Amino acid sequence: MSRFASILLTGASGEMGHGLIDRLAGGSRPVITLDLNPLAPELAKKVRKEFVGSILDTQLLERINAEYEVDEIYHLAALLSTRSEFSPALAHKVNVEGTLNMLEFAQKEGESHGRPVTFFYPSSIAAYGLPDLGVKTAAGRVKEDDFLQPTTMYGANKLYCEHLGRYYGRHYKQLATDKLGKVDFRCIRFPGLISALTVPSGGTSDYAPEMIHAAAQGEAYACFVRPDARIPFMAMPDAVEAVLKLMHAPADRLTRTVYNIGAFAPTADEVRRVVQEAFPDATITTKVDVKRQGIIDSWPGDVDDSAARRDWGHSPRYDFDSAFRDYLIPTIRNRYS
Ligand code: AKB
Repeated sequence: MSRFASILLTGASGEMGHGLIDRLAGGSRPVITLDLNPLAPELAKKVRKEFVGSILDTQLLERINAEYEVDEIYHLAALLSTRSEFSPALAHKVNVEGTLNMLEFAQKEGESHGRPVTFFYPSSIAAYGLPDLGVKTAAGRVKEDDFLQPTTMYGANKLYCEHLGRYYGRHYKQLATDKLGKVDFRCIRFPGLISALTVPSGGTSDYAPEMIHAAAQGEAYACFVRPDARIPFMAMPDAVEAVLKLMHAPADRLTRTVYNIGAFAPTADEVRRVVQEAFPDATITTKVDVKRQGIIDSWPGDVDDSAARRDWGHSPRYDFDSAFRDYLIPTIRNRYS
């Protein structure tokens, strides 16, 4: 139990949770986590308390609410885009009802300790829906307020939860004047993320990290999108840095609730070529999954992140070449050597 300011991460055992725990643990405030899966031992020893459970378990959330004074939340728990297409009703339950539970949790925490609760919500380029490849190519770097017609359950979940967060942040119970909104909701629409430390599961942008990790393990890989498929990507350390920059930015600097961030936007063939150079014996073929390709074709080829750069200093360290040369290839090679 800790009645002083604490940080809560949901979905902490995922890709981004690894990076955030490394950066947040050891700071002035203890980190507590909630995930369906136990944390890896090296992460578990860095956090104050690890709860293994679901964001749908409101009794567990009430227990955490009673035991901890949380004023910073990173709500990472979600079913990603491909998995959500196989289980759309479950995806809605986890991605939407789970997020509503966490927003209610944040509001109750704020009412309890009296301070605003800064709430980070990871949205996605999946919130966009470009109607065809011609429009996608012509659109170039898509701005936050354009093409918001998602074609997946995951994208619809993410877009709706952006609006939920805006409601809790600005319009909570407008008619019940005694209840002020306590949630300082902040959101990033992430591109595809590539981590050297974890292999994602259930995402449609997974072809890039899967290709690298397979090559490093000497495993053949059949890429499920066409060679010309293009979406924005980012190295995981830059994604973690962006989250922390946004969460620690002064509220009066923020002109938006939801921000795009980008770094590089390669085609699948450009990824293949840099992986093949690093692992000449790698066997990388193409076997298009029509449904997953259709999702990728509806996502933007790149995003305009000028608002994030202007408002809170988004500035990715890695471009395409340096991401592979300096971070991904050496770290992944070392991981499997
Ligand atoms: C996915 O592929 O579903 C995610 C995303 C782009 O939001 N990585």
